[in-house]
Amino acid sequence: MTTPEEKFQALIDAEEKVEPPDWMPEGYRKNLIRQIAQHAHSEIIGMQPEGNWISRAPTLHRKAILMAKVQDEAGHGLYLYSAAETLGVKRDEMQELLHQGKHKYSSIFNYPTLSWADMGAIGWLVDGAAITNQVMLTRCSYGPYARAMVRICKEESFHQRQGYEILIRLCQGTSEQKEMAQDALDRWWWPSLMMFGPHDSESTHTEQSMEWKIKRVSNDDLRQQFVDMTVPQAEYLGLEIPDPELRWNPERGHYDFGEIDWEEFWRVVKGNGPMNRERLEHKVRAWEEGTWVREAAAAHAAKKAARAA
Ligand code: BYC
Repeated sequence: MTTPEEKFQALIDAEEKVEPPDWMPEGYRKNLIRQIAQHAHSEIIGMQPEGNWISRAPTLHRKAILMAKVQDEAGHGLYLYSAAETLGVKRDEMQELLHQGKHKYSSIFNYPTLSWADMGAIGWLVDGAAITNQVMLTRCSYGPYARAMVRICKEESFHQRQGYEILIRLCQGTSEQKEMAQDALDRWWWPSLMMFGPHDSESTHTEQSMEWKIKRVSNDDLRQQFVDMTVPQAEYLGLEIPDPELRWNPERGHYDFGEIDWEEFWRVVKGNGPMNRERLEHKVRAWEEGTWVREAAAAHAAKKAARAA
């Protein structure tokens, strides 16, 4: 006699997608809500560091591109909140938990954007790290999350290219511009590596998430993929990665690299990074100021329903 859990695992092992009406273990549902909500919050909070530079973009052309990118991030947040809602959680509940500091979002967005070169570094490194992680999520066992990721990945690869192109232009410019690019790489390199989460040996969720095929590749393996992909790109720019231990290892066929400052990682994750407070305050303010929009939309929907009845 097979249990519902065994049947579920067999479905996963057969590479079938889990869809909202299907039976699923409570742990699977909770783990997905946790990850998808965290992902959605990251997209929305992630609008702030770049939004900060829209009014200061160096040209109208750059401004139009940056605005489009930031709007894309809002769109990603919306697809992801919708995907999470199919698991029975309400969007308002997720907002509430984020505002109370009970839901996480990616550590990377708690660092400040100090120069225009940071727009290049975010596109190149942050979107680059996000794509590395998200390509595997297009094969996630939960259908609505996997499908949302397909479109998100297409848009993220445009984001990555636009960031890299900003840095190419800066690196081919004056010595001050090249220094700005190097300074941005110095500040964003290590936080980008932290995006992949703790070492596999320290990761709470990886083992179970991989068994359920929510994740397909572990944190450390994805981080290695990202380093291997990014080092030649830095070389092409003529920039130096701020890691004295970085070197090609011909035996492994990968780059070796130094240890992340895990104390810094956990400090930021626990809410004490350079910009945590400001990011959350801004988010709560935007939510409060947008109350009238939600009320107007609800009133419109209620009127329409009353007229149809
Ligand atoms: N930051 O067991 P682990 C974007 C937490 S935005 C904060 O390995 P898991 C963009 C983790 O939640 C897209 N917390 O977790 C937007 C867990 O704590 P809880 C960003 C982190 O889930 C604007 C604990 O540490 N991408 O692209 O197996 C502009 C133990 O970790 C972090 C995503 O959100 C972190 N970096 O693996 C530009 C991807 N790392 O929840 C770009 C979706 C770990 O038990 N998320 N923690 O309290 C994932 O793929 C996975 O959740 C992770 C972590 C790989 C991040």
